[in-house]
Amino acid sequence: MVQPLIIDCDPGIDDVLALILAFKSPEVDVRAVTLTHGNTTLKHVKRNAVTLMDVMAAQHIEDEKNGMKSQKQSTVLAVGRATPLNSDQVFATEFHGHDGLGNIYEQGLHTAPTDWENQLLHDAEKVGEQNKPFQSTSRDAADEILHQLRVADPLSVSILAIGPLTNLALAMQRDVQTFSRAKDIIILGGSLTAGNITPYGEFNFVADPVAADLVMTASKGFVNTEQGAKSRFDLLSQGKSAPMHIVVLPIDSAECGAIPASVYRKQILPLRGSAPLYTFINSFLLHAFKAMEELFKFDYMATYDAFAMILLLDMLNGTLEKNWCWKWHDMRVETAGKYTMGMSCIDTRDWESPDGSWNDQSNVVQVITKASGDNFIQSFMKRIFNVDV
Ligand SMILES: [Ca+2]
Repeated sequence: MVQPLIIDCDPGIDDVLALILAFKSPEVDVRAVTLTHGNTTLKHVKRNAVTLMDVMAAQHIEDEKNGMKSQKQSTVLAVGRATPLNSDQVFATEFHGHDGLGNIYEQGLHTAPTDWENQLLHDAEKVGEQNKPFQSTSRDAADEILHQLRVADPLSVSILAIGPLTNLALAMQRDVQTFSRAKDIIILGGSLTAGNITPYGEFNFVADPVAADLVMTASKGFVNTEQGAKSRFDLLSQGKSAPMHIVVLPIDSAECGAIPASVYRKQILPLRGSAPLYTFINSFLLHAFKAMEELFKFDYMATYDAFAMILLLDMLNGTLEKNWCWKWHDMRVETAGKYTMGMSCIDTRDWESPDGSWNDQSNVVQVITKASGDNFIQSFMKRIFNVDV
């Protein structure tokens, strides 16, 4: 079965790589991409998303011309909220550039479709709906998430959340029962040790701590057994909300999901340089390697969001135990700390009773504690570039 998927994101360099990975993976059907503020402003995020869909469409035409198997995307692009629920706005433009992709547009490295803003409008007459590389909608991101969950079978749609969790929290606030129809939510966020934007805070959680803390509570009462799954179906069929399966990939566990600059330059740069997707990836990835070198003296780039997509693929392909370690934790997110705003707080005391049940006030979150860097780079290079490393 092909897994229906919603990707909530703030593209962003590694978001774009995660999206490409998803579009190139036959295991998933990306039904909707929902956009949030985050790495940069919502306006830039929107431009990057439309540009990516345009590139994917151009690549599809090129692949068909060359007789290659290629899937045309019919993904919905929905625009979310421009600000966090109740906290100061932060961006990550120091690394991602003002435009979210290393300032590729102003440097003339890539161009966005001239009518990109109109393409997002839901008005077939004006913008030629038939020819667009994606479907637009009048629903905002939170309503689109709820719509996708409502029209699909219960517990059939996965959500990959790789930006601040504003849209997910809004969907949960608007209709918690429909929100809980998601099969699972895979979140890139938090950290087990140090943060990356503050001493304790990881970017996605700091960018909307109130939303992140709320979403974690959707896991209350989750039991990872067949009986637990049956009870979720029963609750949903009675019109009640069900405990949700939430998986969190913290950044320190994801740090090994990195692209070495040397591997990219040696094995990828010489390939098919003029194909639309390669040209696009080169335009921002070469900037990213340079930024990593200048900012941190690193000769690699960690691509957390893309690694979260690999995690989802391993969950689907039965290779989770082979490539990942995890622990179930009561995870919460600090919403009021003077020094710790956005910190992911884990209760390391053992609240699990001998029969495996939890205190009914605990969040029950599957937290990834260890991952395989080899698995990342091999899957990433093979799926996107068809290259073995
Ligand atoms: Ca992101």
